[in-house]
Amino acid sequence: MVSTASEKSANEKSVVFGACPHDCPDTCAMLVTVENGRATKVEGNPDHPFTRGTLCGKVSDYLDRVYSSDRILYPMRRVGAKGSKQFERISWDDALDEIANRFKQIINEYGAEAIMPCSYLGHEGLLNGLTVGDAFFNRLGATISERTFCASCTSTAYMMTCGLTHGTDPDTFKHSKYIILWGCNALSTNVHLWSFIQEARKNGAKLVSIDPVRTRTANQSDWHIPLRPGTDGALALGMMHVIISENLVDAEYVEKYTLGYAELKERVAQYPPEKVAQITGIPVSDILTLAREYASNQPSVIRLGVALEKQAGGGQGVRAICCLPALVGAWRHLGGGLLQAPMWPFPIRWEVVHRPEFIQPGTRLINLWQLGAALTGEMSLDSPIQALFVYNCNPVTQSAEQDKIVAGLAREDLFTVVSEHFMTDTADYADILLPATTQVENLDLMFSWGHTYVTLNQPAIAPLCEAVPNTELFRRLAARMGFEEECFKLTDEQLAMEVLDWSAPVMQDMSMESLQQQGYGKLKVDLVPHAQGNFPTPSGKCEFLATAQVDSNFVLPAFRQGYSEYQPGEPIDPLPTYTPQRESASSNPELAKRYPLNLLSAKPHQFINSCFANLPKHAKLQGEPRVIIHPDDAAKRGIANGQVVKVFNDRGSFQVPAIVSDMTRSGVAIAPLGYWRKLSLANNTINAATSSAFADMGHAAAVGDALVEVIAL
Ligand SMILES: Nc1nc2c(c(=O)[nH]1)N[C@H]1C(S)=C(S)[C@@H](COP(=O)(O)OP(=O)(O)OC[C@H]3O[C@@H](n4cnc5c(=O)[nH]c(N)nc54)[C@H](O)[C@@H]3O)O[C@H]1N2
Ligand SMILES: Nc1nc2c(c(=O)[nH]1)N[C@H]1C(S)=C(S)[C@@H](COP(=O)(O)OP(=O)(O)OC[C@H]3O[C@@H](n4cnc5c(=O)[nH]c(N)nc54)[C@H](O)[C@@H]3O)O[C@H]1N2
Ligand code: SF4
Ligand SMILES: [Mo]
Repeated sequence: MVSTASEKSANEKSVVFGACPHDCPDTCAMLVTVENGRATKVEGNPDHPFTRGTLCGKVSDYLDRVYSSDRILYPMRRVGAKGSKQFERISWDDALDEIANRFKQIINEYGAEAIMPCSYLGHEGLLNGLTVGDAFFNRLGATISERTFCASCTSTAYMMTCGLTHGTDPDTFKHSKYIILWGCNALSTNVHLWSFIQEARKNGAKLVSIDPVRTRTANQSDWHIPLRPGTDGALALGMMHVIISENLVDAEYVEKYTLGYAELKERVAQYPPEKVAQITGIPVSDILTLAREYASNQPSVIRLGVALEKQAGGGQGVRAICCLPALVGAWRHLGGGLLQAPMWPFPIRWEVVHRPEFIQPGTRLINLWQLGAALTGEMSLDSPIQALFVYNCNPVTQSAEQDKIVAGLAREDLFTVVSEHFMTDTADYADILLPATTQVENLDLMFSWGHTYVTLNQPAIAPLCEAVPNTELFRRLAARMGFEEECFKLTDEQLAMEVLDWSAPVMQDMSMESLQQQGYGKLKVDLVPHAQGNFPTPSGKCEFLATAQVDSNFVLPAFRQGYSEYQPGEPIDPLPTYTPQRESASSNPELAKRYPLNLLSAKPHQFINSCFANLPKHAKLQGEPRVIIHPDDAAKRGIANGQVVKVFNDRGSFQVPAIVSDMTRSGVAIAPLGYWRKLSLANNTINAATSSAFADMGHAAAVGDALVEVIAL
């Protein structure tokens, strides 16, 4: 029997509705058992149609995180040198005073833009997640942080083609006959989709995985297509070439519901299979088979991974892929079409979370992917950043140019505040540390980027020691700064009511009461949304030829604290095209001579980004940091399996054992992400070698566009 938080008392056993807070498309509904005020069990809610009663291996031990003896549970002040990890416990009052005093001093001396928030997706809740500090920092007048680590490019490309639609509901994947996981390692990153895929396969569906690496997902697929990284656009254009030249087009659908077919036809004529084979490294016969099977087995569906955007031409690649379902009429069918991230129909009241009315025109904006250059002064700034406030984020391991970030954080004159659960590589450099609650200690309401359910997370236990939810942290700070506006006084319960438009048509039959009864509710979305077009694009059609006013600097305001101004960038070709990698033998032969291997990063199976990498059970299951290289590349370098190697380029290096395996292509090295710098062999991780350059759209992180050399040590 599930009881609501208010019904449970400290001395009885109760079960509370929870929701996994992590940055994962599955957004699982949890049940949390509480006995005598202590959480004793977390499990997947068996009633939830997507969670289906199971949590993944990362979160089934969530209570190890909650009750870890390494948790930060009190505010602390640095007492040793920067980065020396020496702290003393202080009171919340002292911590808030110190922050407010330093902020006021900095504002007087340098202006509020000298303060910068730094947040990402350690928590995905509508209350405590990405945007929790936006109102506070916008009111303060701080530098705006542009947060495009993830999905900004894919979302822009998708918007230009299909519009921001939920697309194919994952609940309907079981009806598909042909499923393409395109740059998506679902068995690690989207596990709950897998059971829907398996249902479809039982009914005869074929599963294709398009990935340079034979991942555990590719291994379990019916067909693995190991293309060269960054060549997805060429493959999709080549598929369209075949589909058009072999008359496999759904002519009626194209005629009625698409824009720019004639122009697309001309464009794809430039991508015959022979040329595409040269670019992608995939044989002509496979390109022909893929195009023919995809077009003729309906309903066909494509699941886009996030890794596709992590290339210089990622946006155009995604654009090309997004054209495919309309070309073959896959959108007509239940279970047909394309799944990007079905977060768009959630009726989130962004104005409530960002409070854009506080932003002064012309406020400085800095992208967090370039934090290293911003902190070290390499980026030209009117006035340097004097204070960094980090929450929900671990930039030292997760952002590019790690060595620069560390050098920046080591600056004596930088005042750094970090709100955290654990002493991360970033927290090591804090001047003030603040303790944050975990999900079982706070209220939240979850949207999802992997399904169409709203999930309620009720507080199961009281906050441990002096930990506070992020919402409370910003309420306290706002009060200390003397902010009088009502939005800074809203309780969590009030925020939960404000943050969603409960009267939106998709929320029909859902209310806070129904969520308290059931723990979750499904949005009323159309399960075959584009059988008759109805794409949320300017023309209402699937736009092969894009009419959206977008250039290379366009970033959705949601990724930038609600700020909508931007400096115009380069124009974007309105037709999908193939843009080669920036760092490759053909684009930069001189660089490729010195650094011949393309470095990719993989999401770790047992961690969520850098979360959990410090917990012994997770670390053991995930195994030690490593880089996987092909036997041919290893032989050329005299590298034996298990030997420690240095992976490096001009930006930096990391040291890990090499795994020699043909699961990767020759010329491609891949290393799992998320390991902590201080728990690694030589105090460095993959992001020491990645570039802070953006992809072609949405200022996305082009992490996969990086050349390195690997040498035995
Ligand atoms: N276990 C686990 N799950 C996670 C996460 C995690 O850290 N751990 N992180 C979550 C987050 S934040 C995200 S964004 C998602 C990401 O989810 P995914 O996109 O599925 O994850 P990635 O591992 O980044 O990339 C998927 C695959 O893309 C391949 N790939 C790399 N470059 C290319 C390319 O150019 N073309 C093609 N076709 N494939 C390429 C990689 O080899 C990899 O196997 O996962 C979420 N889920
Ligand atoms: N090389 C490379 N780099 C990448 C990627 C890649 O594929 N390759 N992927 C990128 C992508 S897709 C993503 S999404 C980003 C992820 O980047 P981040 O979101 O920075 O990644 P996390 O490692 O999850 O760090 C989140 C931190 O927030 C903390 N946290 C969790 N909950 C709370 C809370 O309630 N309050 C507070 N105050 N803190 C909390 C966690 O303990 C953790 O340390 O990384 C990006 N970086
Ligand atoms: S990390 Fe993902 S799969 Fe695992 S419990 Fe959380 S939402 Fe579910
Ligand atoms: Mo992500």
